[in-house]
Amino acid sequence: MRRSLLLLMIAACASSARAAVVVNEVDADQAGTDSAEFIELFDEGAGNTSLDGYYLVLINGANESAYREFDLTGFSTDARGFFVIGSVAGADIFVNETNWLQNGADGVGLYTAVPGATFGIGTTISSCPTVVGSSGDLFALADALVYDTNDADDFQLLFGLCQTTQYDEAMNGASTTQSLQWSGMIPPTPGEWAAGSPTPDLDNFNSRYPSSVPSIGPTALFTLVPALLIGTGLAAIRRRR
Ligand SMILES: [Ca+2]
Ligand SMILES: [Ca+2]
Ligand SMILES: [Ca+2]
Ligand SMILES: [Ca+2]
Repeated sequence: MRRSLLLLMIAACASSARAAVVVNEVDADQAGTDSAEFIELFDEGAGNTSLDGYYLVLINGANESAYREFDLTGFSTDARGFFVIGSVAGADIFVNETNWLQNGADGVGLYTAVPGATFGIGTTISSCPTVVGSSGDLFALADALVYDTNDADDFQLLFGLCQTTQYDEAMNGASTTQSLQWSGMIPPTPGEWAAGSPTPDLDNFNSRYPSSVPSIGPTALFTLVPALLIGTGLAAIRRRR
């Protein structure tokens, strides 16, 4: 019983540690002019998740303020759960520019707010997990990544985006050919991000919960919890016999 409860608590913590839609992959640096930058969001494999009320905000580590925002209302993830914003083929929001995604130390913040709100270029992330946007609306942080390419940790930026770890796209010495990719839901420990060959609109190279297999998210918990309770009950019945 105690062990089952512990498993439940671990599963519950893991699911609450990440939002339903997460920042899944970031590629900020390419060889020469950065012309294939992108950010991939993922809904844990649920698929066709509405992004109404979601805002992707790029945060400048030099001053902890927004330098770009994408209003995602009206969009949704694809059938496998992916949503790509960037300058790569097949992007859901195609950014027809170069060098628009800073190489670090910088941050990507996925926020939720009422549709029609404006975070505002220049708005500083002086508090976490909520920020008042330039429209006066409250933005709540859903997920974030603080990253760099061989830069020192930016503790102010980490604080503003509620993060404890800054990840280096150049951790393998290959930031121009690799992206930062998240491995999955559990365990919620540092080191969950790793650099590998870019996989825009595809399962990450290190994904432990591919889009074809439901992850240990809120939906899976509803299946997991009754199963564990039934298992615990059966074990108790067996012990009593
Ligand atoms: Ca860049
Ligand atoms: Ca790269
Ligand atoms: Ca800073
Ligand atoms: Ca990917």
